[in-house]
Amino acid sequence: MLQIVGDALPNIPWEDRPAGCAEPVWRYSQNPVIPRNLTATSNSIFNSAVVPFRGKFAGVFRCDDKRRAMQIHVGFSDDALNWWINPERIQFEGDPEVTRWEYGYDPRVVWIEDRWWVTWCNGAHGPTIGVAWTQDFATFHQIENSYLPFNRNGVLFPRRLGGQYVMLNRPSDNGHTPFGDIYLSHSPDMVYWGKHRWVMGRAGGWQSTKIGAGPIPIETSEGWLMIYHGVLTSCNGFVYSFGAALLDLDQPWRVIARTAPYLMSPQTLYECVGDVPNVAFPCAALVDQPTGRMAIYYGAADTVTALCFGYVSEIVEYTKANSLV
Ligand code: BMA
Repeated sequence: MLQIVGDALPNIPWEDRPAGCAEPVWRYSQNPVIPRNLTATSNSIFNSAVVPFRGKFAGVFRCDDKRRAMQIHVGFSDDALNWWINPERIQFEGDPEVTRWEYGYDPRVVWIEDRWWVTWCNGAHGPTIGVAWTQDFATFHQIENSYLPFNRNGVLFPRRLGGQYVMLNRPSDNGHTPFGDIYLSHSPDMVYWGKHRWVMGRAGGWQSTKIGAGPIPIETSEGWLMIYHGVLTSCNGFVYSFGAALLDLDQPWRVIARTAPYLMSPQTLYECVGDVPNVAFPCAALVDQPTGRMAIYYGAADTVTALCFGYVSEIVEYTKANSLV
């Protein structure tokens, strides 16, 4: 039987698979879970990260404001469905040369050892990966950007491997990058990053233009389960779907399996219509270890935040049974 590493989360948001649904993941019936105008300042709230926090939930949210500036905000929830999001963006503590704010988007959050780490796409003469830590979701300490521009989709593993922090990332360009493979990098201290490894590249169909890691990888006895987005270029522009891959536990740049079909593609009205149509962009997943239930948070149409559900074991089986490699 599949073993999952993680904690019990009995209060995970959840709905059972609807009758007649044979898909590996299914949408929350009350989507979108976070509307675009939850705060007075927001134009849109999407591509966001949520984690269990002190028996309840906290998160870091991408809120594009009404100037259409890209900002990240902290938020809290009792049930991971109904959120309060601070109307003001996070003000990071740290070296003013690093905290000088241009823009930030697509945050991820992970607990490693003794603190929460936040990574996001940080404007610093071009997009790169910003890094900060917090222990209370009140004060956020920003440290050095991990790479030179241009880079996006920085996603940390939830523990050190061989004594090193490991971050998935996606070298990019300064625009709406028309290419992109997933790499990973190592660091002894979260500041200096090296030992870069190519993980995987584009493939056909829904993942033919570029790919990027999504939620924090989930450790299982079959490998790290990595949910990732993939982009297809249609006559009408980019289409963002997501799939899954299994990465070797000790050498996670080695790909064991990855889905040829997507797990989910933009098909509902809130995924197909919005500021950027046809986007389903996952940035976080909650897992209840004893039951293997998983709740994936994804941005829909760059406008709202949506939720879908699945079982880790079924997604692992689906990934192996429908693999490209
Ligand atoms: C990517 C990022 C995402 C966004 C997507 C679709 O480059 O900017 O935040 O969801 O494009 O616009």
